[in-house]
Amino acid sequence: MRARKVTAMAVAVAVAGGGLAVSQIATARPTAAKLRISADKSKLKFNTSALKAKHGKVTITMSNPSGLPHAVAVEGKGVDKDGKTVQKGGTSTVTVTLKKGKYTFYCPVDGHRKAGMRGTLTVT
Ligand SMILES: [Cu+2]
Repeated sequence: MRARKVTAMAVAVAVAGGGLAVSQIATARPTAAKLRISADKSKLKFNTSALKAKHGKVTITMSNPSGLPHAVAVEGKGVDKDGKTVQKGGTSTVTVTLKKGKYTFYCPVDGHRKAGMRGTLTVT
């Protein structure tokens, strides 16, 4: 009896929690992309200007070995999401769900994108 009660409760919580947890399980993609990039040690650029991923959930993690604060962000096709800005030794992460197309990844710290801290993320 006790175990049955707990099970019923767990189901109720899962349902009450909304579609998020349920839909994440239902649409989990084995191809969820995890991309790693790095800020340059001294210049306003990343170690790459071109990234590729399969459509779906895409996570970009940027390490920051420089003395300047940096972050990673993704923009395009209605998506615009920034990772947190981190100091030297930190990592900034952004996770977005993307359709096929071209997006821009960039550093959202003032002036950095314009100075060259950006690249193209091609989603197929
Ligand atoms: Cu930056």
